[in-house]
Amino acid sequence: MEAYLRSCRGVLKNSPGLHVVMGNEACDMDSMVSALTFAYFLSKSLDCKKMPVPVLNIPRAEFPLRSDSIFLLRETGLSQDCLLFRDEVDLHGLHKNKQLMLTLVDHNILPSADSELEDAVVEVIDHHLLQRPTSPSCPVTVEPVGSCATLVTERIAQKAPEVLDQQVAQLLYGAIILDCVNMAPEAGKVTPKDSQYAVFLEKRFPKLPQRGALFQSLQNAKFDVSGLSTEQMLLKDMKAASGGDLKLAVSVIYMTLEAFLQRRGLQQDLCEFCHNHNYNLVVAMTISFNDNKEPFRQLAVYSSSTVYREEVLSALYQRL
Ligand SMILES: [Mn+2]
Repeated sequence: MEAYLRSCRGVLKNSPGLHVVMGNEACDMDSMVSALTFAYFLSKSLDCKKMPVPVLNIPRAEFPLRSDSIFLLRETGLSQDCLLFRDEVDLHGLHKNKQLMLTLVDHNILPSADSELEDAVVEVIDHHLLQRPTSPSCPVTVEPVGSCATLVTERIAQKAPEVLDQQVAQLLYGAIILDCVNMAPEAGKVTPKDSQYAVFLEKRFPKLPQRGALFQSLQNAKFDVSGLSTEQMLLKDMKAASGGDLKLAVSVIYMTLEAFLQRRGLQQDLCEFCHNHNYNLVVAMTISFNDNKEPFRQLAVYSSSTVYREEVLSALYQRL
């Protein structure tokens, strides 16, 4: 796997066209793992004409914020240096020259800033709500399971089980365990298919880290926000949306709402964040855990515009 990942930079330089496999713009562990493993699987297929390369959908400078993904890569023995990031590949330029093929993992519709790339999409594998129209030229696999990595595991297990080695298995296993909250039914994420493929990986790779311990260390790494600035926290797990003049950032904040609101200079930081990243509304979704390790979520809304603030609040209250 490492040799393959290392070769991708060469493909980028030397190949006239590019087949990119890319996850969503939050670039969480599921997106990273799905992109790396699905691209690797495609590269081993006999009818693979263009070598596919995984691209992580954030600038390289933001990767240090993905502490859980960094932990999993290190535990798996893969170096961050061999990863390719969004700011290292000119997708729009390639597409203008008709040199891009795009496979989407862990999302099925491109954000508006990338909507031009839509004609380049050749395949989709995802576990979110299906939002794209079907097209005969683009096979779509969308199923509401806990983790996209489950669907990638299923595809590899069915089509090319020999592609699974200890490293590939460990990446997939880590993403499934984390997204399905340690396969705990009470968290409401895990489905029978996620459990089926977690057990499949455990049986085939008895040397995988023990499930509970792996989950706890990934969760600890993900929730370790000590030392992050407010801007870094907002960027750590963020999705953007826009419509008309509205530019919205939705960020998952890994602490209690109270702790977040008590951060010194928060209002100023939020104001600067909006200004620097061109958003006019921020929704912070906090997640924390009570003594019984049950997740607890709260919402905060920030905007310097009273109109946006009130619109969002009334929309949220209508759903209560
Ligand atoms: Mn996902």
